[in-house]
Amino acid sequence: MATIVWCNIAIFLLVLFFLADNAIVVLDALHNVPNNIKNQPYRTGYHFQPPKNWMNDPNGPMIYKGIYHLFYQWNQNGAVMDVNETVWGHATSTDLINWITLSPAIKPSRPSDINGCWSGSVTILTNGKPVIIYTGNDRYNRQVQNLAKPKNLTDPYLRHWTKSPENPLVTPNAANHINSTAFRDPTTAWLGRDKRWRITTGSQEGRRGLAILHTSRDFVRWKQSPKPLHYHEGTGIWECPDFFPVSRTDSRGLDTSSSAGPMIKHVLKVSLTDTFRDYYTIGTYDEVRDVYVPDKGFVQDETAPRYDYGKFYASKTFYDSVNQRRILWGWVNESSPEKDNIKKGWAGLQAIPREVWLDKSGKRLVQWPVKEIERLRTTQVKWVNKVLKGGGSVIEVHGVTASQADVEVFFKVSGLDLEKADVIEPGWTDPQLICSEKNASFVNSGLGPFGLMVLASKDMEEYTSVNFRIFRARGNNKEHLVVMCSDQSRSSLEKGNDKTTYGAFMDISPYQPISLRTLIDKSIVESFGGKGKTCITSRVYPKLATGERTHLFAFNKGSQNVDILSLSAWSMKSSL
Ligand code: DQQ
Repeated sequence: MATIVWCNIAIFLLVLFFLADNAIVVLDALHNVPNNIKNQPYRTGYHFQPPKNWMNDPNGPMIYKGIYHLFYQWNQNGAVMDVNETVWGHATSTDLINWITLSPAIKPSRPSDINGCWSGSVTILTNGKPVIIYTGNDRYNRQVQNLAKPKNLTDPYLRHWTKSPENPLVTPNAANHINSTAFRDPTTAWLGRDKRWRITTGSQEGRRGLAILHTSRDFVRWKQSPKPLHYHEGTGIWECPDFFPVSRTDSRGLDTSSSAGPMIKHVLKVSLTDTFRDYYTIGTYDEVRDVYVPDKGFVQDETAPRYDYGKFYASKTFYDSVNQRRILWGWVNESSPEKDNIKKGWAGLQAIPREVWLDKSGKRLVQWPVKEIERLRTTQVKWVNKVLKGGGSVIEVHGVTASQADVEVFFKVSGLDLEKADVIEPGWTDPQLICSEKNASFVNSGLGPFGLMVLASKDMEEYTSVNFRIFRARGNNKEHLVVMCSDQSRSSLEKGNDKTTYGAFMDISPYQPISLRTLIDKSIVESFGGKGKTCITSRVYPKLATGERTHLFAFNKGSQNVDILSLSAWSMKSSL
């Protein structure tokens, strides 16, 4: 009897301990965001942000025991970047949308990371245990690769991490010709058929960008491969490489260690500091030679396609084994001057996590916000078959909270006649220039611009225009080109913000409906054109169009009518 009583007391204490421990997690989340930040007009409602201060790259995303983890480069002490102070911020979620922020997982503390714990990845080992490999900026300011393991694997939040006593595991010593200030951001490891793990790390030799390859049997002793996984001249350093398989036949994701084969392609993404953009190529991973070869037409430089033609950097994917999907995270920096960020007390967002898969054409990736985001949708406004008359029509979308909304619209140019389209000159090869210099939002051209004006003030003194234009080649009424633009030039009456207009060529037919999904959240506009084939993210800080004074319009400034086949707009709740 006494044993039973003691057992019950023990169980009770354990439950209490568990609840108390988890209550701390919840309290952390609710109390961490200071009041003066919570109600700011540009503080987002449903994008991931730490409670305060500077955030950059997403690190080591994963799912473990049904809980999603996101780590991120965080300066705990201020709203500006300080690479020597950078820690791995940590947050967890059960749905990728509502996040609980925890204490940092890794902080500078050892000679091998004392000058900053930089980007890296998580690998789930064959025994199901997660491990982190991250770059440490060591006491000599050399970039080295370190290992950390969870302290307590029964804690689904994995709150505490232990650094390996063997750190650093990989050093850039002279013998291996690795530049010690350009050797960072190891990928998730993949397991080869030879039972050796492989990681690839970003580097640079002169102006040549490299993805250096290391192999290991035990995850502790790593050996540099004679050849890099891939390299290309003239790009500068490859930051945050990401390397993963995609199926040629299926939009479901694949585990990073899936064996290469005829039905599998591989993606190599690199982040180029020169342009501050992420570029990916699609190609073949030759498991025997241990090299990656991009497909014909792809070059691993700034001519390669981008995940996002706006602000989106240092991105990283992970395989969600529960839902069999590959999910992409990307850092979205501010467009405001540093002094404004300091005043706000924070800087940097993560884009809404996106499912990513290979398009049927095999020539590009497709991205779509994870379906969980739809749980935040509330009031819906729906239009069907509305005509946006040629010659300049603007129709307001009433009935949604325009500062925090999810909008999906299908446009179709009525009786499309390419003769009416503006001619694209041979020299117009830069879509961003077409969108800005051609003043895409304002001109009355033939086919477009048409699209949405978001985060707009009532009288349109301010707005961000996400739009499409259809061009034709000179002397050719068959060859068409669709351009997607996100024009920030009138996004705010405030001066000093970067209002660069972004643009991208689209690989779609203008004879089919042209779709646009836009996630609007106070100071971020994430747009997915052509069902996710082309994405553009921008940051804007309207002065007038904030809170309830924000409006949403559909418009057509082209001379031809454009039909809205359907438009759905939802108000969005805030996430945790
Ligand atoms: N950010 C990290 C580096 C990485 C860079 C430092 C990319 O590891 O190369 O915060 O934004």
